Amino acid sequence: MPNEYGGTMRLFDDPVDAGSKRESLGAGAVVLRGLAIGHTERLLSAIDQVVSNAPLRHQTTPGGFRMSVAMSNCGPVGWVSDESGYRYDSNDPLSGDPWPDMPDCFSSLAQDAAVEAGFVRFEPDACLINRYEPGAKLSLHQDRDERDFGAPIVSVSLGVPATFLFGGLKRSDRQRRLPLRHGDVVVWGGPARLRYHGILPLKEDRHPALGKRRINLTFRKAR
Ligand code: MD6
Ligand code: FE
Repeated sequence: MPNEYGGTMRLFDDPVDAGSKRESLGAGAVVLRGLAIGHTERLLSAIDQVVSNAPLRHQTTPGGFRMSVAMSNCGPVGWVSDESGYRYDSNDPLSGDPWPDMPDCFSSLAQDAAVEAGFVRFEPDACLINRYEPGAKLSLHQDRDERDFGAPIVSVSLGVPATFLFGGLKRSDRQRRLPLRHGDVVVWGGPARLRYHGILPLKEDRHPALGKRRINLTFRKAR
């Protein structure tokens, strides 16, 4: 069955569809529990490769604050924040070089997840790598620096679990809280594309492969 986002609706689109690992977060948004688990080793070695060329760094917000989450990027463009604002840039401001290529295992996972969520032909040109250490957080925000809100966002969680805040289209809308664990993938787009969201301060915990850290990969079509 075609759905309103140009994709295919699954037969059972219940909030928690029996026996599966799919949790709906409302129209256009879904958590695919554990989808990335089998890709852990490849993803982690690709992440190491990317950040050895474009190191994780704490960017500055336009208001002059140091972000607690350390970030890097790969792909044609990367998300950058500094005193002059937020933007996508084809070069790493630290080195002046283009961002590292997006590893194949990144793009194929992102595309598979998008299809699984009903968004066909997702071709991300940006992958933001977020590293959380204990206490790091991401305040409530919308993702709105992209040129086209027609494409969904695919977000992959690795390492220590975090609490995700998921609100509505207005900052003041009520938020739900849900855990994102190692291997979980969130896809949202269509009517959910501009919903407010954030990450609560990371708790002390330990993951066998990532120690105290959480890594999030966020794939977008920025241009
Ligand atoms: C994070 N994620 O999970 C931060 N944005 O570390 C995001 O800000 C985000 O997970 C848009 C769509 C999905 C996300
Ligand atoms: Fe976001």
